[in-house]
Amino acid sequence: FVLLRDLERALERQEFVLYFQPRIALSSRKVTSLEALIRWQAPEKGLVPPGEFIPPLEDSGLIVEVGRWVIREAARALKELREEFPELRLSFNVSVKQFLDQEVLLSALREALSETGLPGQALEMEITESLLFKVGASGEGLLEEVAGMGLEIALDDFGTGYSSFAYLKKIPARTLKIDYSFVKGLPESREDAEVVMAIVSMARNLGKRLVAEGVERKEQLAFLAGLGVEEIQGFLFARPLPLEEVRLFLRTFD
Ligand code: G
Ligand code: G
Ligand code: NA
Ligand code: MN
Repeated sequence: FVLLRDLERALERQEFVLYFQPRIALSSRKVTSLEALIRWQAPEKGLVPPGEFIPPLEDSGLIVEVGRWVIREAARALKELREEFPELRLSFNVSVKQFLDQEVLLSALREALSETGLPGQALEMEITESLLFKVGASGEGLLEEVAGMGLEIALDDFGTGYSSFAYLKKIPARTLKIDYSFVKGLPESREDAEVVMAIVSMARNLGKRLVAEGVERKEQLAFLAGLGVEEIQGFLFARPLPLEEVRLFLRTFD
């Protein structure tokens, strides 16, 4: 149970930290991108996972301020890592309230790019289908603005939300992230295999790039590679890691 007051204090005292999970391209076997994932280093509780504190941050609206911090920190980390790994990219997550507070989100992005000098294409914004459903038509304008800054957009947890082919056609998303719940049972589960094959076929026809999430076993990897899924994210390759550990991972991964 997390108190709002503790979260306000966490923001003041800079107790939030970013972890970074590598995403690997199957064709080159190289790390192409990192996903920034927030954690809370609470003084007594230790490392608190986002499932426990994102909901109260979202309910209270404090997520807007935390989200601004995430974007700034993530861009700074990427800037630093690109001195050694110039092609590396980074994705970050945004929630409904952040999306509704368009000005804060856009100014955070503008400031992050101007402070670091990163090109927009170095960053990718992950949104979910359910976020799109909740924000409605107002979200489309924001997505166009973000895409106009050069950022890429990925549809996260793909297949779990209110999937609408109309959205898919309309929004400027380049990438679909196949949700881990469909990856879990691969390749044995007939249902999971059918769902994943349907997603792959649709993505091909729409010209979307695919990332599979939650890949933990070699058999899952082989199945996804066989279908031509471009990128893989999961514990099989790497867990979300603190900055210094991800730097070591990037140096040694082959
Ligand atoms: O890292 P982990 O798998 O525990 O993340 C759990 C959830 O928290 C995921 O749904 C993820 O998208 C979300 N999350 C992680 N970091 C952030 C963040 O910086 N902002 C938002 N809005 N959600 C995040
Ligand atoms: O909702 P979103 O896709 O942003 O959440 C990403 C979450 O998935 C992170 O919290 C991350 O820790 C988790 N994750 C990443 N790879 C794996 C994996 O291989 N297995 C499991 N169980 N979780 C994973
Ligand atoms: Na995500
Ligand atoms: Mn996801």
